[in-house]
Amino acid sequence: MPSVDIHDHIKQRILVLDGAMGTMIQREVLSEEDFRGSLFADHPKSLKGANDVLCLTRPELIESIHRTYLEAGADIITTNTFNATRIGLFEYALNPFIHNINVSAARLAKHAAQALSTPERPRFVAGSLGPTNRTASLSPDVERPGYRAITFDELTSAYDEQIQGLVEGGVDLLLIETVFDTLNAKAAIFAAETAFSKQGRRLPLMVSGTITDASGRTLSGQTLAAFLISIEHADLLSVGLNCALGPGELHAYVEEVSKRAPTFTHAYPNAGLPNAFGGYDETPSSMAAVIEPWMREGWVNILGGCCGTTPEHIAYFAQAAAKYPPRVPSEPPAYPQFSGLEPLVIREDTNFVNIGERTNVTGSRKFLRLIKAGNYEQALEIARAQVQGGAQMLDVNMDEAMLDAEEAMVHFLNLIASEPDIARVPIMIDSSRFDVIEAGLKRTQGKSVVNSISLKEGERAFIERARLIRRYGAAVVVMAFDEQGQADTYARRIAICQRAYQILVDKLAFPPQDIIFDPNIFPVATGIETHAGYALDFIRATRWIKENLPGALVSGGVSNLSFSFRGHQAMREAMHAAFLYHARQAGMDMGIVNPAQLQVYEAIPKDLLVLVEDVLFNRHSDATERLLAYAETIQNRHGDTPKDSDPWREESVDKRLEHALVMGISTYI
Ligand code: THG
Repeated sequence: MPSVDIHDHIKQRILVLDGAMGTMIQREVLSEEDFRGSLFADHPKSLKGANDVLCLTRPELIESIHRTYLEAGADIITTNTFNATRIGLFEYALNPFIHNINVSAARLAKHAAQALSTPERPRFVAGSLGPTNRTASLSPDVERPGYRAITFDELTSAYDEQIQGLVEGGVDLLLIETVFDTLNAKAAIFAAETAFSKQGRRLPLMVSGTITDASGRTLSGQTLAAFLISIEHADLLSVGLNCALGPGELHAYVEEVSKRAPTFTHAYPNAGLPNAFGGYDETPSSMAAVIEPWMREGWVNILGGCCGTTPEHIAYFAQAAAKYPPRVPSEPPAYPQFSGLEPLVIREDTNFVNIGERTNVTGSRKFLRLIKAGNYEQALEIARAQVQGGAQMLDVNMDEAMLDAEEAMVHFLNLIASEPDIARVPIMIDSSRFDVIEAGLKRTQGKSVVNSISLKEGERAFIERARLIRRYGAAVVVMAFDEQGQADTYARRIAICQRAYQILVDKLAFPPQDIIFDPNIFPVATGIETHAGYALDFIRATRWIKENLPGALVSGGVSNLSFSFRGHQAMREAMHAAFLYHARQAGMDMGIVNPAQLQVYEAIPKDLLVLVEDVLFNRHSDATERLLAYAETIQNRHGDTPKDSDPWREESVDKRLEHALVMGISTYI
């Protein structure tokens, strides 16, 4: 049979997905012997309940269930492989059979689908990839928040094995479903993309999230918007929701997916919430009445059922689906989006984004001391203070010769993931070592930012890294640095950024809004003549990038600017404030700063402001001397080193206690 493209059909009508496999298997009331068959008669473990194994031991039963769903009107049927990974079937000791289970599952479904396919109405097989029973971004042990029962690498290799089997068996699509932890889903996407690039052929991908509580979050704590942003790198056929809550509870979320998704969408809810007897109460007609409005409103392209649904439900859905035209996907967002547990979206009217600089062993002596001493609890408080002080993203850097940077990065990111009030912001993974960056990417469920890559080691390394970063679903900071060194003139800054942009956007189809250029903020007022133009050149380069490299963002490490005033905090703050005022006007979108210590431009004493701006704009040959002279006349009111300050610590005892309890801060009690 010639291969048919599902895109041709999904544009024309609402497609119907099948209902639950589990419910149908349950109806058969199978015994231990049924599950074992002859193949596993002597298997050392009990297999009762291992539904996936029935693909080998009761293939005729599985195929007949597929057939019933197809006869009921399903356009897409799902393989019986929800748990068919080494991880999902771990307790059954079936490792040597994982591949065969998946191949067989795909063939059974394909056989059934082909039998009912017609040229006008082909039927499709989606290979089911479940979430496994472990979470990569949560610890199962409250005593050890940094612990993980499964890692990204273990997940990708398990999914890879499953995908190989499903593809060999001939599935038409892959369905990553019941996503309760986005990091697990990102591992599945990573495995799928890696497999596709090896085979030189892509299969359409569907990703289906699961909202487990009434607050509208996934089990791993993401809001629906953050979840959608975290998987937007996957070139999806459809995104949507399935399982956990009943159809009524899903209503508003189906609408939200529809409003946000630039892809096709799907929904396949449970037949209600499980009742006291483990059954499901929604009848085919009651459930169809709840979901029909989703089709009428134009919210969905694929509709089906999850736990508790049966061929009778699907028959009702198919009848309803035939009445309505399919949804038209939303425009893809051209604006930048990042995520932690919550989204960070940058629109035209979005203010400058503050990236907290203090969780950096090279940028904070206190943070370094704590990490070196293994005092991660206190180090976390620095992260928390940054977020409370206004950081909308956190730069994390563990590059220090005395540290195992990778281990420190992994442990710290795992701990952050367990603190909802910190983990709500996206992470900027800062390292000059790509292995450390990759380790970080494997620990963040949100859409993170890699800080950084550059053309320093040539185009090959640059391209290879950019591709990988995309596969992990992150955005990237590109430093103005090439084979010749770090750009320190205006001309070199823009030439390198342009070259990097062309490679990323034209060659790799990297989304421009996921590129953040850093045209190098270097110290000024150093007394060295060649440094005098640094601030101005950065600002000019920023303006050029915003005008000439459409969609890309500009960022920089702001505190670098004032290194020559180390120990003179008031001077540094005035310089940062004046610099940011002008750089923002030139289009700078974000910056690595100490958010708790940002001064406002208008509050800079006027006499000081003139001197600072003389330095920034390189207006006089003696601008530096005059600024230094001014510095000597004023008292350093803020003390010599910046505190990793906590404004709430200034409050009354009652207020402080309340804050400490609410935020779970034990430091000062
Ligand atoms: N671009 C990009 N990433 C970066 C930088 C950049 N990451 C690191 C750095 N530069 C930005 N972060 C900081 C953090 C702290 C300071 C400067 C830049 C700083 N720290 C105090 C100092 O050195 O005087 C330390 C104070 C203390 O120990 O408490 O100034 O440019 N992409």
